[in-house]
Amino acid sequence: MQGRDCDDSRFEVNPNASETCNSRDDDCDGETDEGVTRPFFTDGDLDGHGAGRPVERCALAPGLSVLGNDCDDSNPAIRPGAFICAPVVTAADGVRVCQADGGWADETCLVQRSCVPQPNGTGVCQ
Ligand SMILES: [Ca+2]
Ligand SMILES: [Ca+2]
Ligand SMILES: [Ca+2]
Repeated sequence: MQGRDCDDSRFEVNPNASETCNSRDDDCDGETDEGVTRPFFTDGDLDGHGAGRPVERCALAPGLSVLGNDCDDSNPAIRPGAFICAPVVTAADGVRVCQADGGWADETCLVQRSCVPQPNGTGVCQ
């Protein structure tokens, strides 16, 4: 039968140890790294903004972000503050602006300006 010490080969692993972020069960409670990870978001296009459901990791790493607000995680040019041309919603040309919360907001170019799609997928009012 296994004793209370779940890993007798490691001095630092025992029921009185505190859990540290190392992919091991330091305190022998059957759970690995519980309480010491943080949620991060997958950043597929590496623009510093992630998307989707958070994943639990020990630390920030390439391909992860603390922000979960990328409106399009497949295009690094599209992130909060960027906008794309959108179907006309009023008399002026419509644009769709990526918001700080990762959602889109419908706005318009100023009167007499048109939204011109750019090669990187964003739009410019001119
Ligand atoms: Ca651990
Ligand atoms: Ca991204
Ligand atoms: Ca993006």
